[in-house]
Amino acid sequence: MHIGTTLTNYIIETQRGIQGATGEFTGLLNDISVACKKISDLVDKGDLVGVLGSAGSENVQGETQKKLDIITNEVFIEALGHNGHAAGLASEEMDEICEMPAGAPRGHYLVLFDPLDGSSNIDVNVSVGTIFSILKAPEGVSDPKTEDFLQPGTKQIAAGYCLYGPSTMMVLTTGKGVQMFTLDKDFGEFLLTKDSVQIPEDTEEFAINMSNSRFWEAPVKRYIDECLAGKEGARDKDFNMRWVASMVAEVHRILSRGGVFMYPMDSKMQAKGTAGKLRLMYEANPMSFIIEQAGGASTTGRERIMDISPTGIHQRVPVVLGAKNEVERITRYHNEG
Ligand code: AHM
Ligand code: MG
Repeated sequence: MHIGTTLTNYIIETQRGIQGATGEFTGLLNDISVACKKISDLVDKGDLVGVLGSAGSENVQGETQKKLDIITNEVFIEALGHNGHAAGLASEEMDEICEMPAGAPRGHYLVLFDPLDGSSNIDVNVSVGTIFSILKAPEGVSDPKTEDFLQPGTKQIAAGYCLYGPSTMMVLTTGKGVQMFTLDKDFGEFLLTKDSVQIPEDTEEFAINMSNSRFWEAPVKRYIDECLAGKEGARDKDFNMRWVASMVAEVHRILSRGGVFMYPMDSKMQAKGTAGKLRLMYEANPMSFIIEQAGGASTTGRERIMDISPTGIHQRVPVVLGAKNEVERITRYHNEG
């Protein structure tokens, strides 16, 4: 009987032959997959186990926390904090970097995560996801501080997301292309279902929250107006639009059938003193790594996201990612003013 390639086996195989590999990275990804399986189970059961609804609290970014935001954050810390694979953790749901459990062994990796992205969708039974970014702790640092996490996206060792949709899927890059694994819930393993995922350079589908259009900058308005006008305007094709309001679902659609996704800078956010809605360290960077590894591109509209030198764990950035030619066009519109 053919079982297929499990996520753990896939990682073991890709680490084989790498000089100095100790098994710590394999162990770390295994911890992440355990956390995601637990979250998948909670999301599946939903109202049956009383995890839906608001927790009545706010996170550091002033957003109302869902019960599941808090529970999934605890799941991640529990799964990653005790096994000696992570040196430090940082989460969307925590103001400061996470204090590691007292007495727990420390590894060499830093993990930044959004345990439940798109959580406004959870109560209406629409897809949500977990996003994670893995960095190396600076040489000789066993008790990392915030500044040790502030590395540009180009330093990521691996990045991934887990999508809790009709199927639960883990999508991963370790810098050698993008692989997709589907959770077989009967025997509890993620199995490799797509290797070397590639995004077509061109697309006829865009994703943006149109309700913000009056707040956009001119280059974004120009691009979207051209998409809407289609063949009757400057383009030689008509466009379709999608907006799930779950970045994980949005990126997964782009990896599966192409497209371009934007959460650009807008005047509403500028007035609040932030550069965008999405967070650089645990949303934009990991998704950019995945998108670039699949042959796509990812910019703020002005610069490559993974080149940004971060200034804070919860820093926000504008995001334009997906089909290479469309991202280049949007970036050109920004550079033209
Ligand atoms: P969250 O981390 O608080 O869930 O916010 C991030 C989400 C993304 O998944 C999604 O792309 C975006 O927010 C949707 O924003 P909006 O509700 O403004 O359309
Ligand atoms: Mg998020």
